[in-house]
Amino acid sequence: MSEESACGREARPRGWSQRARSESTSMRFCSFAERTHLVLKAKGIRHEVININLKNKPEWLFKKNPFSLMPVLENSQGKKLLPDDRYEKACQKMVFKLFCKAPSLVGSFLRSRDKEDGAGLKEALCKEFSKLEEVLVNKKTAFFGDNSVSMIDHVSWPWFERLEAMKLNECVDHTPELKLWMAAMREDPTVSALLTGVKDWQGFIELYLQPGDL
Ligand SMILES: N[C@@H](CCC(=O)N[C@@H](CS)C(=O)NCC(=O)O)C(=O)O
Repeated sequence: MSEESACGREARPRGWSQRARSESTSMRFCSFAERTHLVLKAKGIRHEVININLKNKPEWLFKKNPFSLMPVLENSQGKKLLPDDRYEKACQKMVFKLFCKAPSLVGSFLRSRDKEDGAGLKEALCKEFSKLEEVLVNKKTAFFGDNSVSMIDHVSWPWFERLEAMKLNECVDHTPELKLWMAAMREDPTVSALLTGVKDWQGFIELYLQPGDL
């Protein structure tokens, strides 16, 4: 379903547009890119992933996205992951609002060099997760939309996938429903197809996020 290639500074993989109608310019360990790939896969969209080096970006990237941020998604097709019902759709948007502080807290934790800062960020993340726990407790469903995986689950998952590698698992100790949701997400065929092992995450964090980087 997806074809992946790595791209150096100059070269752009040839022939991609003939093989897949959608392509995502990405970085293998980017949570925002993973979010996109989960949705593409769940929708059954045949696509190509082109991974680039964020420390040595190719020239063509700036033409595609002047901000040169990942991912850049071009062309889209596939099945619907958002509910048709407007009320249900609005509910998903509200849950997304509740989730939206988590990525920056996780990012700040990753870059924090100071134990005290780290502890404060962990505490803040626990508070955000409590809000999501409340949603699941009130809904009494396995996932944030209903009892099957939908858009809101896919766009939140990448940050939960990284908790263990970032030694942030304790942030879900007080949220049993969220823990069950994480376990259920891991079982989902789309999610499990895109899972990255903890060791790979840790290797990436160690090598890529050297002091002063990103
Ligand atoms: N708002 C964007 C944010 C994407 C983003 O921050 N991507 C990071 C990688 S995880 C990036 O491209 N960083 C490159 C850079 O900062 O130069 C989204 O939601 O997709």
